[in-house]
Amino acid sequence: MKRTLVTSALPYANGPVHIGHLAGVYVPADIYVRYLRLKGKDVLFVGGSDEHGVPVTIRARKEGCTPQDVVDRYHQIIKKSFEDFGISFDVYSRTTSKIHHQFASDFFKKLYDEGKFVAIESEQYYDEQSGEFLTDRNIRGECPKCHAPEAYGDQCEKCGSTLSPDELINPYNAVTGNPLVKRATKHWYLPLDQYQPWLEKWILQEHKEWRPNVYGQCKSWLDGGLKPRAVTRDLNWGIPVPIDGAEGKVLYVWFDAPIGYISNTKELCDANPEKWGTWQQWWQDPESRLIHFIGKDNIVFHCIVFPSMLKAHGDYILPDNVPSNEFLNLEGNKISTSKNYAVWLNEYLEELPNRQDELRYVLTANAPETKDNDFTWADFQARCNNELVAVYGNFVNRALQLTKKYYNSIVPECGELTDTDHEALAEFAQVKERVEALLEDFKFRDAQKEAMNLARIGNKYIADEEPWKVIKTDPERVNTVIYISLQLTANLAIAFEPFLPFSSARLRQMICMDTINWEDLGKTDLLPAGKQLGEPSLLFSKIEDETIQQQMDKLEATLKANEAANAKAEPVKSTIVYDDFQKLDIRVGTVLECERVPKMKKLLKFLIDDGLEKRTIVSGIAQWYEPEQLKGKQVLFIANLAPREFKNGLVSQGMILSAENYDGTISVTTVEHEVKAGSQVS
Ligand code: B3M
Ligand code: ZN
Repeated sequence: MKRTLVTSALPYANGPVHIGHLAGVYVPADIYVRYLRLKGKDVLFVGGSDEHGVPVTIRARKEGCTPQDVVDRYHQIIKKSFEDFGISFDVYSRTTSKIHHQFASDFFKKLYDEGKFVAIESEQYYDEQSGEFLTDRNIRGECPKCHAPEAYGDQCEKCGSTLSPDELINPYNAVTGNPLVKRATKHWYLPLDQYQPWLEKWILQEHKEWRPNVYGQCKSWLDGGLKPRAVTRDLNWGIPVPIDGAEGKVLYVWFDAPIGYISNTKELCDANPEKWGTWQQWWQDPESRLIHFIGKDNIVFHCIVFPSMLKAHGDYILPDNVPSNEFLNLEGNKISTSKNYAVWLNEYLEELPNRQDELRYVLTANAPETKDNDFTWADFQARCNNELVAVYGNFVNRALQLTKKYYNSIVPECGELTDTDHEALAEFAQVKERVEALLEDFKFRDAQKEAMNLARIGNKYIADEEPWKVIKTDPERVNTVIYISLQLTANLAIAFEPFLPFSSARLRQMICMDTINWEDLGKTDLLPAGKQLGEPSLLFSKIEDETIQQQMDKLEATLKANEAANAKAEPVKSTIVYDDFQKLDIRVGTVLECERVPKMKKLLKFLIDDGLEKRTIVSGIAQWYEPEQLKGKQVLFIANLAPREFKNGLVSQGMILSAENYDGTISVTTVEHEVKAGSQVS
């Protein structure tokens, strides 16, 4: 094959990107591409934002702005996050670009003209008041299975059932709340059933090497029997359907988005044909290999729908492999954009500046390649401190600091090799082949482990040889130990480049290694004797407990806030008669003084003017108020509650009333306008 075209799923521009995106799609794609580039291969890495579709319109309505505003904002944020994390796209464009609209429109038109679609009229839900047809996600109603009141037209989040809008009881418009009626509408469908025999042969027989999760999902779709899929929608955001009689209709987002891979390639090639050649070379020449990196919810679109579109068109190559990952969870919970439960890449970099490689490392070490996996901050800290700092960073630092100390940072001559030298060299000679085989097989986790193994070999070697001791007895020997350690260091800079590009670049600068090349991996003369090296500095620094605690607290706070947002009011207590209520003497008191109680963290001590005299009331609300905030306030209190004594002898004469919010926070009840102290509440 002459060239490799690598795509990574186009994220919806309806929110920032989080660690799940990075782990599932972008880091593995970037590792692969960097590796191919290091090998000197012809490779093009395409990305971009997916800017159409219902999620964007939902966000716009929520924020009270236009869909264009939403995508303009998030496209920039997402693009910047990818740049910040070193995701090395050759092109990162957007599906609202002119080139893309034209390209996708032409693609549809060709298939339409050639009769590749079937037109079907069906009854769809329509909101007569807002005058619009609704997509599944915008319809809500009672779940037919568990009777949750707010299930979506495609799924009930309560019981997890997959639904169709027709199954919902009393469906309504999720945004306006209006009831819905059925109305006839015409759409164009790609008859996937006609492609079934071809897909079965192409995937099930000819691509048995695909990852089991990908192959398995395809098989189950195929076993279930494919049905025609609508490629148009009634929506006012997207690419207009380019035929007469289709006013108010746009291309389905999953029809136009994958075409974005092609139009983005075209944008790049048209802008610089000398460097990139033509887009047709990448997409239509059988000498090109196409690889799609995606998450598991995108498998059917990339393995079944998009290939059928390409096949229907006729001029295109098909994907060679679709390495899809499973999902990454966060501290045991599902990552959720709508619930704001995630580690957002832009926030991560603000809170842990310059620690891109640390996150890349941990996400790859824990990549959800074969099953869903969990990201925890404790594991993040442990891997950073015990592996990056203690193994890789430590070895490199020892090698470079000793070179500086003994040789003024000039590479020493290598003397005669001992058995232990041979052993270490033999072990590391195999690393290249191993990493390479794993990368070619899209096993990024294991590949990174092998690279780290190289650092382990180095770390063990230098610890066993103890050059800082031997220097006193046999300085000649130290020449050799340092020489070998430096060669290992140079090898690490190469081996880690695809995985940890930032630290690899820093390391290369320290050892004055201007160019790197994958084929050099395994060589023992990368830094020749006599070469002057640069100034060493630490590659990685420890992650402190405090940093980790802050991140965990932040997630905990989000969970609590979500819980509060979803909480329902407590059921009403059993009925009482008016006389029961009359027994309570609730009054307004003016807070004369308020102070904390020594050694009792939760308590505030009040001196209250109750209209007759001054009384002391103790209340467990110190967590929520500074004493000064309450001084002078008028509060409600129960005046005839039997006095209560606290452990330290303090006696409370009554009880101040306050409301407990769903999230457990406390708000003291006050009166709406000032009244005389002692006024009774009834
Ligand atoms: N935007 C879905 C997603 O972000 C979709 C991918 C498009 S790839 C052509 O999961
Ligand atoms: Zn349900």
